Amino acid sequence: MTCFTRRGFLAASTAASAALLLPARVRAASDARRLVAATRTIEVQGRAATVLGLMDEGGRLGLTLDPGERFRVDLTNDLAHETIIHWHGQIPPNAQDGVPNTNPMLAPGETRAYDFAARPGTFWMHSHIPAQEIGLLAAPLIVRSETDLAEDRQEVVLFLHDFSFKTPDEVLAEVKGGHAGGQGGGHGAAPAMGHGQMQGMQGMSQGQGMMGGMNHGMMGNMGAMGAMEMDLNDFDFDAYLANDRTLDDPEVIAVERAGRVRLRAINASSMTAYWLDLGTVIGRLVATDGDACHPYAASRFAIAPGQRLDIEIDLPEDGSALPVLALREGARERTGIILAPKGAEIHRIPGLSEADHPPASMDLTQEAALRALSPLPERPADRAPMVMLGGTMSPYQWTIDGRLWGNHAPIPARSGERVEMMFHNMSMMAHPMHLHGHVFQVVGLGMSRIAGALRDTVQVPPMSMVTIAFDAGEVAPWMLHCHHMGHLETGMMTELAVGA
Ligand SMILES: [Cu+2]
Repeated sequence: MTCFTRRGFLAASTAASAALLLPARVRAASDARRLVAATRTIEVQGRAATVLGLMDEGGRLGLTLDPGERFRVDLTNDLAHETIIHWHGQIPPNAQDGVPNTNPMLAPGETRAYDFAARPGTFWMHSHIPAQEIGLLAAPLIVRSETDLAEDRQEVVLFLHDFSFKTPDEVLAEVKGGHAGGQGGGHGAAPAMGHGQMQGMQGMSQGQGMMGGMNHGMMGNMGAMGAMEMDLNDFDFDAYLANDRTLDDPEVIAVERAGRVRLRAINASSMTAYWLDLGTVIGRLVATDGDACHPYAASRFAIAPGQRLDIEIDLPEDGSALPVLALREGARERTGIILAPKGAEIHRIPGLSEADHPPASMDLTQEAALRALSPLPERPADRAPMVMLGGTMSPYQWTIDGRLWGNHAPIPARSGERVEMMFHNMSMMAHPMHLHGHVFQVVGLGMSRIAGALRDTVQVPPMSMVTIAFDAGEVAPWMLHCHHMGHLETGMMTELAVGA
């Protein structure tokens, strides 16, 4: 801090010398935020459930940093087992990325200090061990900007997670066993299927009707979907949580009548993609994975596991309550919160939609419409790896370039190089692909070139191609993986090996 007066200087230096006298442990505690990985109890559908969580010093789930504040956090593991927490979308030094390949695990009782420049925007943090993430060891990480403070709008966080009363290990065992029973789940190795077989498989047939303006020709890669069926939702969870609650007892958030809200939606679900649904209200998507995009107006927005969407909403002039729902893709389950001005009537919304048509499966329509506000500077690619995404439901195994984690071949790049990486999904499931330590731009969908959104996680639908561009960062192995926890658990991970 710069001090302009002698009096200020004296005050500051006195404080500094006082601090020097304190033992190191106490000084660190007073400077840094505290974050604790611990168990907690939530109530789901009237039943108590013990889940994991990441709490701040006030016992609240998650962290909110002030404008300009560094990510300076002392993380304590209060669990009975090891953990490692990843700061999803932030770009810390690799040694602080919170990943099991290069960072030591946190032992029970251990506290570790983290300190790096925080990127402003909507982020989250979670255990990088799939079973722990399924068990809700995840929380919002909001880094506010000066603009956020100056704007006349209320910020609302919507944190989505899928939930099972079974233990995470049981969930994974069922998913891997291939008889988990979800829509499209457990029907073999995803052979090509005729239209006749699509009946009863929720999602695609009705979904195409709902997509309205979708132009299959433009997408280039979606044509094949007419003749095949994708695998959706390979596990049926017991509940879908919005801020830890379900629609039978949703969070009701007090808002200003006809005011403006910035919704910070985070899909922390282990295996579930959603459509955010504003009913008849048109919202404006203004940021993807923490980075600004040109406003994209719609009443429904697709959000895959790991992704975040910031949506500006002008609340109804008539002062009525606005439910913000998250519809499970290709299914009838839904969750959500209610934005309610004072005096608004609040109607009960069933957790199962009565609509005849479940919402479509997520495709590339929305991605094709998004444009980054500050795109990457144009430059030719120094290298353009093709990354093949593969796998089958039975055996339940998911691969990158035909290999499982542990037997993977790292994808090489040199620091500073422009890399254009094409994900080519040869499987019948969608894969939300997440690259650590980098922000990338979506620059290609099928064979079409776009100046798309900035992201850290991109959904790659079945049998499609998505190309991302980024400048390779710190010299280190950076994890590159699918954010579907069942896929990650069974091997769908590799490394971007950035060399000097
Ligand atoms: Cu996947």
